[in-house]
Amino acid sequence: MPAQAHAGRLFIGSKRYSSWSLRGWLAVHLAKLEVEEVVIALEETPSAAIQAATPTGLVPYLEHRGARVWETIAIAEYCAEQAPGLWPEDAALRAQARSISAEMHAGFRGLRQAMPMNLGRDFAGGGRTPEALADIARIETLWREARAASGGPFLSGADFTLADAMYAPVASRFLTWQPVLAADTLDYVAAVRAHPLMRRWYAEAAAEPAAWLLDKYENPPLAPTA
Ligand SMILES: N[C@@H](CCC(=O)N[C@@H](CS)C(=O)NCC(=O)O)C(=O)O
Repeated sequence: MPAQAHAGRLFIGSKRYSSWSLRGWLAVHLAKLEVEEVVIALEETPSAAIQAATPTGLVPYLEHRGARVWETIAIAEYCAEQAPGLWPEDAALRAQARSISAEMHAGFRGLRQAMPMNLGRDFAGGGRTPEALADIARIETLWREARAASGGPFLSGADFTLADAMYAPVASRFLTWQPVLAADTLDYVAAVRAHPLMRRWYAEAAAEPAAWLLDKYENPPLAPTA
């Protein structure tokens, strides 16, 4: 499609590492927005290119038909307005989906710091800080509750929707770092990984140039392993 046919642009970071970009990209694709994808490689330190391209110096950032949207949860809400059905129709399920999505947006810092996203590596057993393990326990509970309420296999029911987009990088972290997880958690991780959009993101991450590899994510501190 020629550039002028696009309705806007989605700025994201390296697919191998950028967990927030994955969330925004999934939301935009679930809503089928016809935007040009602009990938800016993450760097060892904050990227001047990302700062130049975005209001906050952070990706993802969406421009669409005159709207400028930053912060992943706001991008998710914008996409839901564009494509009804990305939040559940049932009010109670919608409240649950929004609550767990906001909880992801605001928290789980212990997990995010100890087990950074890296689609191309196996760090099995690493990163098990007390803070990460506490976050994982909470995530297992909220995934279990959401799937029980909606009937699963995804968080809001039969389809992969916005709550799943918000937690997709957590599923990826679990595959990379392999903490001890319950069987139903592993089932959900497998369902997320098998989704066509996730397959596409993984394939595109694997095709990124070797020059984009970052020492801070390829050689993270692995201890503790208990
Ligand atoms: N609160 C932001 C967080 C976004 C964020 O931290 N993005 C990272 C990449 S995953 C980033 O752009 N970092 C700037 C850089 O590395 O230069 C959101 O929800 O979108």
